[in-house]
Amino acid sequence: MYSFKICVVLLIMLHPVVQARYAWYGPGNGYAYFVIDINLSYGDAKLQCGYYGATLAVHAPKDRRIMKILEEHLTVLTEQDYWIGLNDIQREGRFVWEDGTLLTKSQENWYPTEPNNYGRGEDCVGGNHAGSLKWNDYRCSYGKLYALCERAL
Ligand SMILES: [Ca+2]
Ligand SMILES: [Ca+2]
Repeated sequence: MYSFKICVVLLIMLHPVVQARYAWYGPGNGYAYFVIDINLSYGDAKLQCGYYGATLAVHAPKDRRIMKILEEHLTVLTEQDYWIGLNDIQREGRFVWEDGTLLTKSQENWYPTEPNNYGRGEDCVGGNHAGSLKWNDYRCSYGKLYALCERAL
């Protein structure tokens, strides 16, 4: 009975956290967001978002003002690295969003010295590099980032 009570207390304590992390949140730009908090490659992150009828986030990362609102509500975005829908897979140095639009200068939010296409090449982009809220290019197969998913409201 004692351990049952502990379980109930733990569930009540954990429930809002779990709910907050998995609830879709709309920062007011016409899209809703949530974070898949497991370590994924870029390809798997795309797939996982797809299971929820979503894509990797494009519209929020284009806009620092919206990202700030998201970071306040989905605090995991300030604690972990996560994939966004941006890559230069097709042509080195030419970063394209998953909606097919080109990355513009004013949208850029790179961590200093990034993107560096390090080593055998890095073509996929993640946010909050080194806890900075800024971007880094990673190897797309690097399976250590969460996924920021987006769907239209
Ligand atoms: Ca690259
Ligand atoms: Ca890099």
